[in-house]
Amino acid sequence: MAEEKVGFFKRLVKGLSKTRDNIVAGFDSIFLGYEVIDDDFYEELEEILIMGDIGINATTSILENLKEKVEEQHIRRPVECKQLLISSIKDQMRVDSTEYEFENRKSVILVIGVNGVGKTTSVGKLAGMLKDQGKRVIMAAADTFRAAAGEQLTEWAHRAGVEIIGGQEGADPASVVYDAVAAAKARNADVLICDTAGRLHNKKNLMEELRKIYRILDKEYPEAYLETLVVLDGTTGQNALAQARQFAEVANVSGIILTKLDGTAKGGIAIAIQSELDIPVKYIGVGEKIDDLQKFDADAFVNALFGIEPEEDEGASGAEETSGEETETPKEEKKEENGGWTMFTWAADEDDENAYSEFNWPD
Ligand SMILES: Nc1nc2c(ncn2[C@@H]2O[C@H](COP(=O)(O)OP(=O)(O)O)[C@@H](O)[C@H]2O)c(=O)[nH]1
Ligand SMILES: [Mg+2]
Repeated sequence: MAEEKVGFFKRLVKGLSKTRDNIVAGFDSIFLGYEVIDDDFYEELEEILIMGDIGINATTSILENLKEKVEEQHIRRPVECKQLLISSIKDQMRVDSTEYEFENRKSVILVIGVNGVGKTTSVGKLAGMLKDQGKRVIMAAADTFRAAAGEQLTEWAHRAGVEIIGGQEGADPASVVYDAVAAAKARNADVLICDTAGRLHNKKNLMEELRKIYRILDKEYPEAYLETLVVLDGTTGQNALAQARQFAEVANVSGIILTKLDGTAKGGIAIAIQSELDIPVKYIGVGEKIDDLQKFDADAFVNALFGIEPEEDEGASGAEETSGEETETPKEEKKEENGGWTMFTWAADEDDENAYSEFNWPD
C-alpha cells in the first residue's frame, strides 16, 4: 500500500527529527567542508558518529568499511563518499526476517524492562499491530506491583480491541500468566503478550519472578513459541545498552523494543545496540499513539535519518499489510471491582467453569 508506506515513512522521519538534526547536520558540514579525504576528515566523522550515540564498535566498523570502499573505488572527494557512508551504516544493522518468527506462530511475548521505559505502552501498540494483522491477541497484566499498571494496560486493551487477563494488586505475576495461558488456550489465541513489572534494583527478585513465569510457560504452554523482548528507552543513550546487558544475564532475550526515538537526539543508539549486543532491535517507538510502533527496518531507518525519500518498492517494509482473517472483538469480558481498579477477567466458556479458577501452584 503506497499510501501506508508514505505514512509509515513520514512518521519515522518525524520521529527521528532530533537525531537527524544532531547527526546529519554534522555530516553535511564535513562532507561539504573538506576538500579531500584525509585523516582529519575521518577523525571528524568518527567524532560525529560517537557523539550521535552510535557507539565505539559500530563507529569503528562503519569507518573501516568506508575506508575500504573509498580505497577500492579511488574516491578522493568527501561529497562522493556520502552514499558509501550510508550503505556502511545500513550494513551494520540488518535484521533477518526470520527474527519475526513469533508473528507467524502460536506464541507468547514476554515484555521486560525497567520502570518507565515504555513496556506497557509497547505492549498496547504491539497488540494493536498484531490485531490489525488479523491475529487473535490476549494480554496478561503481569505487572501486579501497582494497581495503576493494570488500569493502564486495560485502557490499551480497549484501544487495541483485545482481551486482557489481570490480577489483583500484589498478586503473584506468575499466577496472572498462568490464568492468561489458560485463556489463550481456551480461546485459541495466536499471541499472548505479557506485560511485567520492572524492578531491576533487586536482581535476585527479578530473576526469581522471571524464572517462575518461564516455568509456567514451559509447563503449561510448551507448544507456544517464546519471545522475550526487552524494552529500552532511547532517550537514555548508553544507559539503555547497560540495561540490555543486565537483562540478557537474567533472561533469554530474543529482541529489543527501542522506545521514545521521537523525543531524543540519541537515535543512533539503535545502531549501537545492534552492533554491540548482538541482540536485534525488532521494534522502535516513535510516539505515544497506538500506531507509533514500527517494525525496525534498517533501510528505512537510515533513509529517514538522512532524509532520503524511499523508492516505491524500497524500505518501509514494516507497513506491509498482512490481511488475515477477521477476528471478532471479544465482548464477554467480565468486570470486577477490585481494590479500586477494574479488573478484566476472561469469561470462561459455559462448559469450562474451572478455566479461571483459583490459582494453584504447580510443583
Ligand atoms: N514520546 C514517546 N513516549 C513514549 C513512547 N513509549 C512510551 N512512552 C511514554 O513513556 C511513559 C512510560 O511508559 P510506560 O509504558 O508506562 O512504561 P513502563 O513503566 O515501562 O510500563 C509514558 O508516558 C508513555 O506514554 C514512545 O515511543 N515515544
Ligand atoms: Mg508498565
